[in-house]
Amino acid sequence: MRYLTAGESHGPQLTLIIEGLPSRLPFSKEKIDTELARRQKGYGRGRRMQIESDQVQILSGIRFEKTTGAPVALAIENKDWVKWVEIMRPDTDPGQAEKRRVARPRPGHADLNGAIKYGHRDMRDVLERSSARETAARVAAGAVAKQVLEHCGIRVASHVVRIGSVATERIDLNGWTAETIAEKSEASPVRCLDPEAEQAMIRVIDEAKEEGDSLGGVVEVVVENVPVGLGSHVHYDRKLDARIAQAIVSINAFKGAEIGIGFEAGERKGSQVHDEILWSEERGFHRATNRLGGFEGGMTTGEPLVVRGVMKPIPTLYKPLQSVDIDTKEPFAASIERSDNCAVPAASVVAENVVAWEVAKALLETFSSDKAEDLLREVERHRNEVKGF
Ligand code: EPS
Repeated sequence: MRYLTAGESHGPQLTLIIEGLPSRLPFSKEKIDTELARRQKGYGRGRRMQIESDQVQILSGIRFEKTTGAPVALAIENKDWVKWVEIMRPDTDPGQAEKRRVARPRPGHADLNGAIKYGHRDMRDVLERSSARETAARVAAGAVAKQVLEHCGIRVASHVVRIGSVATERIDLNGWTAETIAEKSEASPVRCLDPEAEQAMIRVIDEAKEEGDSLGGVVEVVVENVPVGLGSHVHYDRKLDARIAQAIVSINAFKGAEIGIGFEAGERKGSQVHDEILWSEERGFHRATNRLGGFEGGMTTGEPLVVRGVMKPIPTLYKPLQSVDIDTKEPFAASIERSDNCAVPAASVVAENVVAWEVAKALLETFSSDKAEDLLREVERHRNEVKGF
């Protein structure tokens, strides 16, 4: 299974093509729209989100609310486009485009590197595509992947564990399920499970906003009921934990990923890191703890997957940083017109969906099936086999 996205932040739409879905998979447009709406929420987002109300348009690959097995093409309209037609249309008048030409690269963005690499004197040709607007298409891809996972009883949830200086304690997954994490985080404006930390997060977002500054944070994704043995130990690009890390770090503004206790493993002794193996009639093989976040040797262990990602503060600041104009080579300190000042809660929904994509892709590699019924039958056969191992 693979996908491609196309589209600019202020162009007419985002376009997504997904290939490799099994046929006859129940397919819900509402579920995709729900994910898109979740991505748009969250305390700290800017005015652009009041303009957009993302909904997906299905263009191919679906009939009778099921996949046909053909490529699925989806589109998400940019409502802001109407204000940008003259600037962004393919046959725009150079005089018009000049009005919104970007010659001042913003520190922390793709502007300058992209302009040098692609030879653009108008950095709009870089920033339009590097914008996190594209994550709407990635969430739509994840929302389709979630329908593959759901078909096989696999659930995904996410929550925010840090915003700026405010962090929550690591949760003990014995007390939580993907369902309760989803429910509780959904009810919080910062997608935080701890009400005290939630209030403190809101306070630091407000403080940063007042100072014209932005805040990053850390999000956690949990995937439950994953079959044993997705991914592989045999080659670098088949290790599922590595592919998930790549997917996480590819989200705009993400700078790192952790699996399980992650970087903390470097501080602990081996006996405090590795998860002891147990066996019972009822559960078959399982682990006493889940510090390794559901992975050993690049393969799933059957324990919940626990993945964290760190997002840097959004680099578009009301409080300007110094940069240099590419025409005049003069330094400047420009302020901006509009920005999110914290997008960590929205990014947690993005992280959830990019992880869902990687898990669904790995599932379809292990249980390659033309039809959704075959996929489920194979997954169930495998689960029974694992129990009797
Ligand atoms: C973004 C800048 C802002 C965000 C945008 C991502 O857009 P604008 O420049 O139009 O104000 O609102 O995010 C989205 C549009 C979205 O759907 O998430 C950026 O520079 O990355």
